[in-house]
Amino acid sequence: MFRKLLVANRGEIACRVIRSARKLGVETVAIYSDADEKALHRYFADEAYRVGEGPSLKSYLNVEAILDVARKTGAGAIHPGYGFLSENADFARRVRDSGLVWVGPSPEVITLMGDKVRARETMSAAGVPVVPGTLSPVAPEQARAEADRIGFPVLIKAVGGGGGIGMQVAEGPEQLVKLVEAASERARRAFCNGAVYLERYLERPRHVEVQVFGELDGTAHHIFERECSVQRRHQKVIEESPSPLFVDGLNADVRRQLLEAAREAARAVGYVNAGTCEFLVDQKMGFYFLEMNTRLQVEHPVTEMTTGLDLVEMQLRVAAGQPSGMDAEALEQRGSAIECRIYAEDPAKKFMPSPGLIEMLAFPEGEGVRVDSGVQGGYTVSPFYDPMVAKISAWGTTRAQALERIRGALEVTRIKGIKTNIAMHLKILASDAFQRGELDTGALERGAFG
Ligand code: MV4
Repeated sequence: MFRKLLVANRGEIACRVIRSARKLGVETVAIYSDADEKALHRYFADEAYRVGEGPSLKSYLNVEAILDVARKTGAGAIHPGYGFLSENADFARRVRDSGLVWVGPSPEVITLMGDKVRARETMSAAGVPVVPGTLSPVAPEQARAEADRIGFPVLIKAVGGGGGIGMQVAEGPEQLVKLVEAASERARRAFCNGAVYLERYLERPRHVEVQVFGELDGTAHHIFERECSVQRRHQKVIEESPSPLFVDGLNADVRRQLLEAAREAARAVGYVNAGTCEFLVDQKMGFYFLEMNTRLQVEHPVTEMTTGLDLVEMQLRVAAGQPSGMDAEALEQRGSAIECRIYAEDPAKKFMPSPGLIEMLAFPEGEGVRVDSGVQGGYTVSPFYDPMVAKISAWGTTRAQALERIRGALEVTRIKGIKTNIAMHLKILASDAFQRGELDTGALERGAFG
């Protein structure tokens, strides 16, 4: 095991990674920006160094400054967390070329999965179901023939995209070529890559993702699924495991196939370390690979709470050249877990970010309750970063108990000084649709939860 780990991130995930490093006896180095002088993660670590001004480009994306801190402190490894540099293959390569351990999958796999159409092609060839569509980029003049083959409505997606940015729906052939040209132009501006591809547009799908983990010997595990359909503007709001589609042994055959498909996806690309395969599930229970995220995910706690695994510990072990320590034969899921993302957002202003000073803060405690946070009273939530201030999660032996516990936990949470989405969570959790597990990616924005 390396002696010292640099955590190239901030906030709750930096704190989370530091916790597992400590558990393994690994020393920790934090980095922070001017806006994060009072952030918890810098106090949690054994050492902390300033890397630049508030804006991410000057600090948490400042590759030279981060590598300088690694050199100066004698760190042997870098964990990127999520967001920022976590899926940047060039950074992963720079880390490795500097003689440091990269806690994540190889730069080659990051590049492959970052090209959304090559990822589709690779998965399709491996026998993993993908949404009907094209397996290579389409030019405007080919779009009509391809769309007729796929069937309308079609969704135009950017090859360099992901996360839903720049998608366009074409309902019929009339606007198709114009929309392809517009999508391509936007993609060029956003990702320096104008390539686009087509997929059949699925109506009211669920977003179900599978946690995977690859070992150095070429084997891969799946670690069950997470239901992530409750979202607004491509930002997840509530996640849970198992998916309500599969609680109490429901749809067991589909679930087995989904989990096996994800495992095969990871195995087929020689995936090492933690990753996530995103799928859409349609109303007929058909599932389709969407994309693969080559990082630890925000919502990993619901997987940990239902399996007893420590995913960060597994990441560190495998990065250090060891087996993860997980016994795939003995893996079992127990109960249900639900995570609510607490954002500094103003419900009265369409949930726009609401940065500011946190005057007072009280988090819940109790049986089966977990809080992941990187803020404290006296900390100012800055406009530079994602406004998520905490993740509050609860586990129960049944989904109903997890629901009861998360509601109790949110009811006693107090955050003064900034606006948050806690009341929205309580409304969703109280709704019949949520309680019945009737979720899809449009449900929140349609008002299906009241
Ligand atoms: C789709 C889709 C419907 N049909 N693809 C958005 C994020 C990106 N990862 C893919 N996304 C979608 N792709 C087809 N063929 C609907 C979405 C989508 C979505 C997916 C997952 C989670 C939330 C979403 C919200 C809106 C649309």
